[in-house]
Amino acid sequence: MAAGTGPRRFVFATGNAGKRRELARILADCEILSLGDFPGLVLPEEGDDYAANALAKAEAVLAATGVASLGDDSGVEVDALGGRPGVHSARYGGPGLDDRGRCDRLLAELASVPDPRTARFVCVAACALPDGRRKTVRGECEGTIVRAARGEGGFGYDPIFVPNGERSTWAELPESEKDRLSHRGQAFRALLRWIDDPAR
Ligand code: ITT
Repeated sequence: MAAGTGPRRFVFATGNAGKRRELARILADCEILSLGDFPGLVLPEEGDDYAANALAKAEAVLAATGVASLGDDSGVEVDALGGRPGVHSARYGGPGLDDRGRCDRLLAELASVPDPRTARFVCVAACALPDGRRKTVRGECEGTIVRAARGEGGFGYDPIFVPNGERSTWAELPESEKDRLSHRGQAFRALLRWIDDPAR
């Protein structure tokens, strides 16, 4: 990605290490600081709206640091579940579960649902800039939920999601392929284009 005219140094307002690794790759020509660089900083409680959540994270971190900030709110929407877990994906199944536990729980809930179990990943990328500008951009990637988890890469629900046009789960595909197709890749590349040129 060619360097543009907007800021190239951001704090990424996330506590999720998987998201952090991906954004460092997606915005490889930017300097991405993490919450670990600002001890004591706490992200706001999340509500039911991806864009409001993403912007609230970015605004809280800008207010605390004074540095241009990025936020990400994301989730997986399963059609057979009416779009659940969606914006509540991080909390699906309750506080006792880890990523693998949430995958297993979702597979169990879908056990009686025939293939194809269509779903999509959604990411709203937000920025809060010191000059007062704010923006949210939504990215989506359509796919299906497999019958059993496969692959060791990625994070979250990656072992149970196959994007349309592929046979492998996101946990099996090369990272570069996930970044090219993913909800997060689409949203943050578009957000950086807007930061560089708000008129587009
Ligand atoms: P922050 O709020 O600190 O950013 P979080 O994990 O709580 O971290 P979200 O509220 O946005 O983030 O929850 C999104 C959840 O959806 C996340 O915990 C993952 O389980 C899942 N998720 C989002 N993007 C994903 C991806 O690319 N691959 C797999 N799972 C993903």
